[in-house]
Amino acid sequence: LTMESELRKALRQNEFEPHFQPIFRLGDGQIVGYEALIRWNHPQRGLLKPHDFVRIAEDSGLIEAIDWRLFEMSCRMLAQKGPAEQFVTFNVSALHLRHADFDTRILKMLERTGLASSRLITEVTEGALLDNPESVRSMLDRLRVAGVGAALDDFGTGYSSLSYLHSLPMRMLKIDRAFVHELDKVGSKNSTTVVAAILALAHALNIQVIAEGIETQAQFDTLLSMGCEMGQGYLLGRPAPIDEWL
Ligand code: G
Ligand code: G
Ligand code: MN
Ligand code: NA
Repeated sequence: LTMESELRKALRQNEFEPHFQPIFRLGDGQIVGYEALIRWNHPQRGLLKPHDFVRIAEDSGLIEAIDWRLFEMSCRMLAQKGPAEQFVTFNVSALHLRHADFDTRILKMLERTGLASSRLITEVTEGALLDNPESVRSMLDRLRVAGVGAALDDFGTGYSSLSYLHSLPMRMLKIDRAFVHELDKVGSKNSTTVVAAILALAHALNIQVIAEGIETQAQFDTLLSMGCEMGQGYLLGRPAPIDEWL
């Protein structure tokens, strides 16, 4: 079987599932939400990560169907099991944002799955926004009006972030794990300064901040003392099936 026909078969046989990585409020250690990350339960090769198949799924055009399946499963799972105050995020690529009906499709999905719109956050990267900033901005704005939030993912790794952050309807911003990783290194003064600047900017714009890739207690303590409100990472919880958390 070619990888492409394997992917088609996997879609038919429901072999994709979201793993949930918990997002914590740093102040009190409560789980406030989850990032849904795709996994492929391959019948022979076991659990596969995006790295193993997303590229081929993109090249074959199957990624959109796979993603929509994953989005819907994630929303349904949280609606059925999660406490009402917890949210779910998923990664939305440039491909999705090119469709003018992306927002209406999301809202229909929320209706089908019974998840309140306020409990969904789309994660978009700076790169995906560059494609067509005006149409993406108005799409995210329509979603915002309907209650769906957006988070700017991998923040700090892209380029023109500062110039348009204020014009985008972001509820959250995710500090890329590269910055978090530097925080407890010797001579980390510069990365501490960068993180402090990101926090100040986000808070001035009324945007909440999630730190990604927290792996050590020292990183956690530094972020908490700097006023970062949320975080995720291997120190706190790895991506796992929802049953692990709910
Ligand atoms: O655990 P991790 O290996 O899950 O994810 C690696 C990369 O794959 C991340 O950059 C993430 O954004 C991407 N990714 C995770 N889940 C999905 C998904 O459902 N769809 C797409 N297109 N990419 C995803
Ligand atoms: O691109 P995005 O930020 O969506 O990707 C999330 C990726 O980060 C996933 O592959 C997830 O498994 C991974 N991840 C989550 N927590 C940690 C962590 O503490 N350290 C590292 N190195 N990766 C992490
Ligand atoms: Mn992400
Ligand atoms: Na990220």
